[in-house]
Amino acid sequence: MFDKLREAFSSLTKVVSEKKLSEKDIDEALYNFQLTLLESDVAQEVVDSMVGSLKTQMTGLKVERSKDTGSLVREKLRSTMTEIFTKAGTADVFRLIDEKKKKGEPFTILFLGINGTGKTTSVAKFAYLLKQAGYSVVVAAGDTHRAGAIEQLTEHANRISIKVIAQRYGSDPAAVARDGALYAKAHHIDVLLVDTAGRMQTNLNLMEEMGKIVRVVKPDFKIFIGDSLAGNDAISQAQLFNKYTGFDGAILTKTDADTKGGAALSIAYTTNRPILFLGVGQEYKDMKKFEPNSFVDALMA
Ligand SMILES: Nc1nc2c(ncn2[C@@H]2O[C@H](COP(=O)(O)OP(=O)(O)OP(=O)(O)O)[C@@H](O)[C@H]2O)c(=O)[nH]1
Ligand SMILES: [Mg+2]
Repeated sequence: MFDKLREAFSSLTKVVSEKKLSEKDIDEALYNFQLTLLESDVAQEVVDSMVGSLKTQMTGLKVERSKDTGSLVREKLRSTMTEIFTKAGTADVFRLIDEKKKKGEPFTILFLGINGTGKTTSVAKFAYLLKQAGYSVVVAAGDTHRAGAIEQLTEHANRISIKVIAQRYGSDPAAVARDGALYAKAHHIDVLLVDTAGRMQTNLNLMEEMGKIVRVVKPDFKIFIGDSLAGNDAISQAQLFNKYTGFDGAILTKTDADTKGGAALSIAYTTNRPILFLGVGQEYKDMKKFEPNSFVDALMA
């Protein structure tokens, strides 16, 4: 996982640790670093900010030994990444669910994202996680658009023994979600998870429709599902969904197959919303809480 980004960091540190660098050497090292960051799906804005502050720091350095330059660069890389995740904040979904539960009301979570990013799988994984933690869960089949979507969600729900609220294909997704909310309230269910149809981020009509679902359903929480393999596309999708729906946090899927690693940083930086979980495989248990510090540690290892 994330080898490319890890290599970018270690090779920059190695170059600057080996000998005392002239300004020209620094420029060259940073240029190469910049290229590798871009190849690792780090968004241009993040690259600019990272490289810009490194350059200022490195040219002004008055350290005796090049080894010290190496550790200063490492420190700077670490603090730049930590700052991005700190700015994006955190969201404790479980605490929010508990607060709503105290009022005797179900907590509604809407899952959003474009086609094939892993929304339905993430709904199932999240339902599984909630069940493991002792919450009661119901799912609503809000993808009334794609052939097979209702059956796919129903299959997952059967496997993890939870109820699905569904209507026919072509029904209004907002109405399905409302049905789900009524069911959850009547049966004292803690959490309602709403699956939705994949939206092409380039299709503004569909984005506006998604905004409408949000206005009608008034979910307590909206999760954007980003595919870490989608590179820069995942970043522009995140920005657009955030603009139209204002999501509360993101799940980054397929990180088990991601050899690059820049998506988490880029999404957190460009949307200022926290990454909540990482999808790390295809089984229900394969969703891990995103821990910024461990993520940064792993990249700096
Ligand atoms: N390796 C891996 N595969 C994943 C992960 N999450 C989802 N997938 C796979 O990605 C594919 C698409 O997942 P879905 O959950 O159907 O995606 P979706 O966003 O609901 O797709 P649409 O309903 O068509 O918009 C499936 O084959 C999933 O098994 C993950 O974290 N790791
Ligand atoms: Mg789906």
